[in-house]
Order: sequence, then C-alpha cells, then structure tokens
Amino acid sequence: MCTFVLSKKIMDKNPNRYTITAALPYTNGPVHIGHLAGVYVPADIYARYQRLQNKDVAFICGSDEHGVAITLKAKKEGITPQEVVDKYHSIIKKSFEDFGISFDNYSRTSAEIHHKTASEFFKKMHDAGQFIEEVTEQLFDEETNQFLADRFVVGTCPKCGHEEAYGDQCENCGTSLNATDLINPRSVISGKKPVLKETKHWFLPLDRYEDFLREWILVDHKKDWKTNVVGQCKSWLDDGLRPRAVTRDLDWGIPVPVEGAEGKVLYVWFDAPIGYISSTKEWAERESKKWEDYWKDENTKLLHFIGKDNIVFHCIIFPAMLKAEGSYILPDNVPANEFLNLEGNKISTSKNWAVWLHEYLEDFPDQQDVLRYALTANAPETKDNDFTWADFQARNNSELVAIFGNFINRVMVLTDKYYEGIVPKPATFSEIDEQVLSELNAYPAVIASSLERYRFREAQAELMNVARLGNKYLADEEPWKTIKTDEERTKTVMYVALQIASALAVLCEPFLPFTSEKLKQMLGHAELSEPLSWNGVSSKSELLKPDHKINKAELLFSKIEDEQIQKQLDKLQTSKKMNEIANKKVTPQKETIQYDDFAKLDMRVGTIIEAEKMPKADKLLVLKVDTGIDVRTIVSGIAESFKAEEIIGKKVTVLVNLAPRALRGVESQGMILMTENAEGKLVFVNPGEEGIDNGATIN
Ligand code: B3M
Ligand code: ZN
Repeated sequence: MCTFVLSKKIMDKNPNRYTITAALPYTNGPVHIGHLAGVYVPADIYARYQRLQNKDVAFICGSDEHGVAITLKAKKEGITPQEVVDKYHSIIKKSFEDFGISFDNYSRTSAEIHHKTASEFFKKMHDAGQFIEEVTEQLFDEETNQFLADRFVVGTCPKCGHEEAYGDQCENCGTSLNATDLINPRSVISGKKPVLKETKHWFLPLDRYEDFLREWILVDHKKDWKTNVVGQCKSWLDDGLRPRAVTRDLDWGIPVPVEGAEGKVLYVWFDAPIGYISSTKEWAERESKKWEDYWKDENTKLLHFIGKDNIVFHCIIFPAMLKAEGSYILPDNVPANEFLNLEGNKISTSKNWAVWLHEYLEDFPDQQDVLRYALTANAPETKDNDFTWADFQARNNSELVAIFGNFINRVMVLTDKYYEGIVPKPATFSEIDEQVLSELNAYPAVIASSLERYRFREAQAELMNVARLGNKYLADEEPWKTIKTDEERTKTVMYVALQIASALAVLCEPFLPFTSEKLKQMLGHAELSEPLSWNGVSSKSELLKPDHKINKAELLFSKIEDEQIQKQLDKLQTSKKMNEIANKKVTPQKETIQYDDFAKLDMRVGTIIEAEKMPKADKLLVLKVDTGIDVRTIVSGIAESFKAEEIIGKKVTVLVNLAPRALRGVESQGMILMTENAEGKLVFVNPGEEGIDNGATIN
C-alpha cells in the first residue's frame, strides 16, 4: 500500500523545471557518432522539446578532465595532462555546437568552481562521518614507483573471464570492479605484474545504502525506468554492494581536502557527476538564477542521459552520494542507451573504427540534421544497434528528401507561383480538410507522448508522418489541377498545406534544429504577430494567417550520391587495413646499416632456364640461371613450394656475389631472393615490370 502511494507520487510529478544532464565526455579524444546517438542527440531532443513546452530547462554538460584515461593519453602523446584536456575540450565543445546540441552550459571539471564544489561535497560527507577511512593493500608498480588504479591496470575479469578488463570496470560484461579484483593484473605503464602495497583511502560504504537503493530503484522506479537500466541495477543490488574507494594515489585530479591525504586525489567518478552541479552553478551565476532551484527543489525533475556503461555510477553511486550529502534531489530518470555499432563492428577509438563528428562535417558540410536524423532513426534505445552508410543515404534520400523536403518544396513553389508568396484566404473547408487539420492538431500530443517515455525513434517517426500527411493531402487534392478549374478550392487547399508546413517547422525543431530554423525563415516567421509554437499546433488556431507573405523556397535537403557514400566506406576500409597491418606479427627491423654495406650486395635480374630435383633431398632444386653475366648453377631450398617444371622461364632476383658453397656436392653460385605470401608459401621476389634484361642490377 505504502509502496503504491509512493510510486504514484513519483509518477504524478509534472514539474515546470527540468535539470537535464548529459554524460560529461572524457577529454582524451574527439567525439564520434556513438556518443551522439547514445547520449547527446536524445538529450538535446528532450531539452528542446521541454523548452517548446515552455518549461524552465537547465541543459547541463561539460568536459570530464580527470581520471587515468587523461594521464595515459598524455603519456602516449608526450604532452602534459593539462595540454591533453585543453586540446580535446575545445574540439569536443566545438563538435557539440556544430551539431546544435543546445547545452545551456558546457563547463569543464578543471574549472575552479568545480574543484571548489567537489571539495566541499567531499568535506561535508567526511565531516558527517560518511566515509570509512582504511589502510588497505593496493596494486603498486615497482618499476614506475606508483600505485595502480582504474585504467592504469588491466587483467582478467573475475566475472566473465575477459582478459583486458580495466581496474575499475570490465567493458565486456559491464561489471564495476576494484583493481584488486582482477586476476593476473598487469601495469599498463610498465607491463609488469604489480605488487601489493599498503595505503590509506576513503571508502564510500555503499552497503549502507543498499536498502534505500533497492526500494528507490526496484520498487518506486520499476515501471517508469527503462528495463535495461532497472535490470542492470538489480543485478548489482543482488550481488550485494560493498564499500568503494573514492580517493586515489595519483597526481592528476582534485586534491583530497582533508588532513593526512597529501598526494591523494578524489576518484574521477566521485568528482565527475558533481560536475553537473558545478556546471549548473556556473550557468546560474551567469544568468542570475538560483542554482539550488535546479538541484534542491523537490519539484524539479532531474534527468541523466548516459550510455549503458555509466549506469552503475548514475543509478547507484551518485544517488548514494546525493542521499548521503542530504540536501539534494535524486534523479527522476536515467534514460541510458545501449551502444551503437558501425558497419557491423564495435566503434573503437584505438582502431579508428568510428565516424568522427569533425570529419563528418568536412565531408557533409551543413548536413548536421541528416546525421542527427539517421542516428535517431537507429538509436540504440533497447538494444545495441548498427549504423551503416547505406542506411544513412537511404534515410536522407528516401525520407528527408523524398518526403519532408518534397512536401515543403511543393508548398513553397506553388504558393509563390499562384499567389506570389501570399497565404491565400480559404473558402469553406471540405470534410477532408477538417479531418486533415484535426489530425494535424493531434500530432503534438502523439509526439510528446513518445518523447515523455524517452522513445525518440518512435517520436521522430511520428514527425515524418506529419510530412506524409501533407504529401498525401496534396496528392489527393491536386491543387495543380484545380488551379485551372476552381480558384476557391485551390486557395483552401494551399491554405491547409501551408498550415501543415508551419506545423512541421515547429514539430521538427527538437529533431532537426537547423532545418526548423531554415523552414521558419522561409515561412517568414519573424514577421508573424504570433510566433509558431508547439501549443499553437495542437490548438485549433491558425498558424499562418491569410495575407501573410512567405519568403522564397530554399532546398532543405539534397540528395546524397553513391560516390559520397563510397568515400566513407573507403575510409573505413583504410582503417581496417591499417589495423590488419598493426596486428600482423612482422619480423622486427634489423640494425641500421650504411650505404656501403648495401652497395656490397650485387643483385641481378635473371631467368631460370633449367630446374631439376636434387636426388635424395626433399627441399632442394638445382637450377641453371641466366644472370646476364653467365649461366650458373644455383641450389635453392624451394622444392617444397615449387615443382621443377613450373619454374622454368621464371624471372627472379639473384644475389650473384655470394661466396660459392657446396650443397650435397653441387656448388651453388649465388642465391635466389624469396619471400613468403600471406599463407606462408614461398614466392619469388621478381622484378614484376616487363622489359628488364637479365643482368640488370638492383640498387
Ligand atoms: N566521462 C565516462 C564516459 O565518457 C565519463 C562520464 C562521466 S558522467 C559524470 O564514458
Ligand atoms: Zn567482465
């Protein structure tokens, strides 16, 4: 009974204020389509939609600049961690702006306000006795003289056996780990097996929050959270929660603000979610708002948009921290997505198997909405999903161009042609007109209902149905025919079509913000006495009134050609080849030699003119080779790869000044150069070009 009342209370929350956060990306690389599809596009759609509902929205993000991932990147690039975060912070921030991700604030965790906020948060919990202080044995790399935590150490996952699990998480099964849980741990820095060494740390006793979390997630939110999220949480809770260290022995991060903690910093996953709070503070200060309204008022709806690998941190650890601190609200929902694959393979930064946002824009300038659209259409909402370039092209050509763009273009062109761009005055509405208009009025609620349930694919599909409605209406009413016979009827039809076009301009904004902007401009939005609005579409009000003048048509979408798609596929092929090369075991390069050493080798082009098997020797062929200098005998160990008769007439490369050597009593006067093909079979190193005479030197 009690439970029922509580759930109902939560479900009934219909606030006017939203704090919407999107996972803070690590600044150790640029962002790719996986990030966009999983987190930033859905979060942006949601934030834009709530703004259109006239809600008070704080859409918050920033760069996650601490943690071992950054230090490792710095080591790899030979620069300082600060240089790493500065570089990627600007690249990432720009990508988000370029793709219309409408953050109200994009901060960074190296900002002073964040250091202060995170320190105070820790201090408050510390002073209230909410940590366990304990000396424990942690992994230590004796070679580099440092403790190994998180991504500094890899080993075998105790849960699934994956051999490359990190010290904080196994990316294969998603389990969150302590470095000491790993089987066969090894240091990422030195490759050595670490030893155990004692050190003091502060632990968050998650076990103390188990009952609360169980009730809050598995009872209160069982119905309104996504099943993948509730499922993951349940499995952690069923495993039993244990105290978790929230400090680290590292030199990059926020210093632990208590005595006896010199040389230690806050664990990145302790400070990063607090980054949402500090970013809100930074914004509120700039906008003269009260940040507490967005974090401490029970009527505010707090939402975290994340990828599935971040679920434990946002549903278990951060809520436990917020609860412990005591003055904060808890997230209302954590709509985590699964992963997006690319052309059938897992997106991977290290393998360069990705579509980088900054590179996409070089090849498809001004086509941000196309990518947003294709990613939403394939959003990995309930399971991992695949992005393919063929699908991207089809979404553009047969949906955006053929349905949306086509409808708008017809309306614009005909209005211009028949009425010089002036919205005509309708005569009486037919039954069909009435029906189409009332269908149109219903769409905002249909789309909203999907969005409120975080079903972005479904919502976008409904948006396209509005364009379909328009296309069907024009095809059925045929104003291009009635213009010759019935002027009044044509005016009415064009008037109705213009209402649909205006509705599209508003309803598409969350999904296709650049298109919405362009379309509004075309419709002369700035000149309207009553601006187009979401509510305007759902009420029976007129969106464009007769006599309003619209502007000239511009193309909203353009066809994407096969060659453009092929170019992208070729790029991926190159990545694949580079990976194959990188993964191939090649013989290491020999010591450097001087030119004089090389010049001593006398290599010539020759032709095999005779070949026979050496009696009683499996591997040897006795060859007569025309070297251009002479015809000489060479004994070659190639009998297992070639039959004597098949190599007669072959052009080969011969080392002619190798000291003669007797093999089974036959003197060999040189050596034929050979290599191995991919299957390990011997092949001749031959001068593939035509027209080279025997005796030609190789240098
Ligand atoms: N930086 C993990 C990630 O990029 C992490 C998210 C922090 S959200 C507070 O996957
Ligand atoms: Zn695992």
